[in-house]
Amino acid sequence: MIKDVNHIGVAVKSIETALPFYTGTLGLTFEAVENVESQRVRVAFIKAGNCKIELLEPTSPDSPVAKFIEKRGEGIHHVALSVDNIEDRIQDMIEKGIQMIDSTSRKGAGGANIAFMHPKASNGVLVEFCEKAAKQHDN
Ligand code: CMX
Repeated sequence: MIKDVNHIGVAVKSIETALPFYTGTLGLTFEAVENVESQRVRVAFIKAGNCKIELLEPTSPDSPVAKFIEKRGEGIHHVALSVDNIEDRIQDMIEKGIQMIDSTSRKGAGGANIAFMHPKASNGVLVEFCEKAAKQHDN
């Protein structure tokens, strides 16, 4: 099932430069910063009610986010929707003729399973399916 908006990804040149607007000016709460090597980005999560804002800073010139900033400048990069059973959701989209960038999920920030839909299939918006990582045992 597709549930709600998990986060909105915002492409920025520098997390350090962008963060004070969100935490200082807007007064939102910074949660964590993480390197997502597979995507060649460093991400910072900011809590905004039940949703999050994910600042995405490229860590390499061949990162998809570096290409995005070069072409379009900083700005909204993707919308991530929370889903259950991500592999079923991906298959469902493929059966409906939707062009998926990922035909199986991969690991994203926080250990979540993620998959992207091509923006051409969704009105020019890069949509991410995001399935939360299974909770770790504390012991
Ligand atoms: N939102 C909307 N449109 C986008 C886009 C985005 N984020 N990124 C690229 N596009 C558009 C481009 O403007 C271009 O449109 P036109 O053909 O009309 O000019 C088209 O898509 C092709 O773009 P491109 O610059 O030639 O780039 P590629 O085709 O090489 O790659 C994409 C585009 C979406 C397939 C690639 O960026 C991708 O695979 N993205 C998914 C992975 C990703 O973005 N990872 C970073 C975030 C990771 C995370 O959140 O953890």
